[in-house]
Amino acid sequence: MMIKGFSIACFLFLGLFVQVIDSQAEDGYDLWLRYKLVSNPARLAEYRNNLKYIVINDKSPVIDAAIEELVNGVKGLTENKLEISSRIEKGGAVILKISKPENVTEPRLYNNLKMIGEEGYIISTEEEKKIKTIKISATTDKGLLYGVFHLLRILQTEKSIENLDIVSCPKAKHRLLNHWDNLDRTVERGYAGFSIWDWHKLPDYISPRYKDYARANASVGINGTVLTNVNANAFVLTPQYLEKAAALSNVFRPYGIRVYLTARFNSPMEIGGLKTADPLDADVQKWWADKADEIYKYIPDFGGFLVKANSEGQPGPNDYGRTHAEGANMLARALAPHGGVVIWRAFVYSNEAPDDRAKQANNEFVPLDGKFDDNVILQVKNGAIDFQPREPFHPLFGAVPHTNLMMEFQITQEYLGFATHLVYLAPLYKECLYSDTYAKGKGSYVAGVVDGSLFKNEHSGFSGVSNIGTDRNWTGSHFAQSNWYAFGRLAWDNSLMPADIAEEWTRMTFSNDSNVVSTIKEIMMASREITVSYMTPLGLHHIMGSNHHYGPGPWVDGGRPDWTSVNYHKADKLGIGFNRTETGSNAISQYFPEVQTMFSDPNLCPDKYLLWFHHLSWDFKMKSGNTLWEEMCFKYYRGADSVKWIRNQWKSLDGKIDPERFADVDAFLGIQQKEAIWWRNACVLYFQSFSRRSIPEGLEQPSGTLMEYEKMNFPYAPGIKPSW
Ligand code: GCV
Repeated sequence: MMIKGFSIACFLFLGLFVQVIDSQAEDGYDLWLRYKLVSNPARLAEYRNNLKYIVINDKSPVIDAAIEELVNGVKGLTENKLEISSRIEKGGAVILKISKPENVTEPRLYNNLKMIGEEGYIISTEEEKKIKTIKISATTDKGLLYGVFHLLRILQTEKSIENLDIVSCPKAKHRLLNHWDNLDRTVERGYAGFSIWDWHKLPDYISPRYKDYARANASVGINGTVLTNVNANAFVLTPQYLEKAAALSNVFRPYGIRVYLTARFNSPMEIGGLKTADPLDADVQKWWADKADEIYKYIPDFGGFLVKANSEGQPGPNDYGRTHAEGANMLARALAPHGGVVIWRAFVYSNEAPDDRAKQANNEFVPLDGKFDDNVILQVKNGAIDFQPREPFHPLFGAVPHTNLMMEFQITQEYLGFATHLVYLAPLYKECLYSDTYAKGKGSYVAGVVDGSLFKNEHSGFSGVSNIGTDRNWTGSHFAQSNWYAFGRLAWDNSLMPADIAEEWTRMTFSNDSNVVSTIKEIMMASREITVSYMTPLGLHHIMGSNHHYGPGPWVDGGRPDWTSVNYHKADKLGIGFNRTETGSNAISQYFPEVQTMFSDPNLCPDKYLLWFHHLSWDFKMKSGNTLWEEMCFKYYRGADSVKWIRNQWKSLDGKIDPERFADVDAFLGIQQKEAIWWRNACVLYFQSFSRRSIPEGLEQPSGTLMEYEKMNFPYAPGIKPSW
């Protein structure tokens, strides 16, 4: 009896110990690559049976990385230890095979291999020598790596591997993260600590994080990273820093990731000693050509330059009376012999602000359509102002058919409550991607413009402004990881549905328990709309706190009008909203006629864009029957209330999520709840000072006064642009 009692006690103690260790491990560092033992016993048995060894006859650093991932993943998920073999011996083989279409006779495989290009893969269940196997085929080692990550995703989400028949390839060529990281390790608009690039210790110290960063990116198909801020520092192009960037690129290469750098346009002056940076000057051209040669000696697969020029104080070709095309082409010609590209940002607006900022990119770039070299790509933000919680799609999409275009999404939550607000961004990305530009008639989606399929552009792609930093969980909060993940998944395949991505991520990151999955998925899918409601409902925009963009600031006024809130909401005692129709700034004319028709009549314009395009009376009758003022109040209140709902939903998962992450998320939701009420109260009180109408019956009066809200001051909010 005593022995039995003792063993039970030991067992319980051990169980407890294992649980403690387990919960300690859940600090978010492993992201969605946790590789925990499969929870469903039937699946576990199926996996154990089918995954016993790897058959491979090719060799490369990328293949080594793929094998290492597969071995570690399968070990964690099933406890099987995969052996490596050069031939099929028995059941349970996972075959990794590079096949070129020209060497294949079987028609289906031939067609699939031709279709998947250099990065795609095929995963199939096959009979080889009468033995059932799982085969990953690709035309390159990179394709195999992506295929391995897909297989691991299947296992992590506990789907069957009995009859696999998957063909996948990326729709867009360039799939990049843009880090806004400075050389002093501050991160502009970064809410996850400092930059992960420890420049000072590079190239001698290689943090293990760099490899894990590369694994995470490769797992979602990201194939490039711009290491430095678009508000650029020329110093990164000096040998001292190129050596450091080269060390990072050596870590990333086995994961199919190319390094890019931001090029400050006047680098020839700042680090080259020239008197000018005029793109038509022969010495300047030679300086950049020599610089490109030098960079490729350090980084043979260097991706190219990302450039912010003549925008927000950055130097550019306009300083010399030259166009953006002349500036971009000069850099492109320096990179062309090496196969690099210039990614030129369309986020350009005048320092003097003579016109509606929403119009300026089209004014600047439409006349230049067709004038850019083949290796130039114009990178366009999803909306024409600046990463707002909601914007209509940028009118440049569809308007420059002879120019390579790339999408720029923001993953970091500059205007979305920073990392503490739970806002799942896939619905925002998807809303933009599946907006119809009508450039070539109905069905000319933004997605087709940026994946190159609509205008058959050679270069196309996605950039995501990174939310990664030194925080242990990488992104400043557990849920912010989902935006990194979703960005990569949509950059690979923009036809994926946000709900499916949310489910996949939840299963991999938290649990396969059906209640956990459905609750988290529901929260995530509702979160963006909720945030829009308590921040900027009905098409309001750019009413955040000044400079840091933290919290509400509808009262922000003074200085450059296009940096103030009052310029964007234009509230007065008669009404509210920015008139962008014919009678206003006429930004609406930059869209194709079908889109203009949809947006120009306030009675037809979707509510979500109403005040983006129209200045309307406070008593304007909404589709719901409410007045505009009432509708606005209802949105703010419903938005703030819904955060309480999110928090309660989360609380219902207590005990089903590891305690550490459960508590972190709960605390952050507490912050979000408080700040949503702050947003609601401040905005309703502020707009009420114009509308002079009472808050609809049944809604509680805001606590605090407008003056108290206006006085709140945050000089040390994170992520501020240093030069502001
Ligand atoms: C990198 C906005 C942000 C800036 C950012 C800029 C850009 O203005 O507030 O921090 O600068 O966009 O995208 O260049």
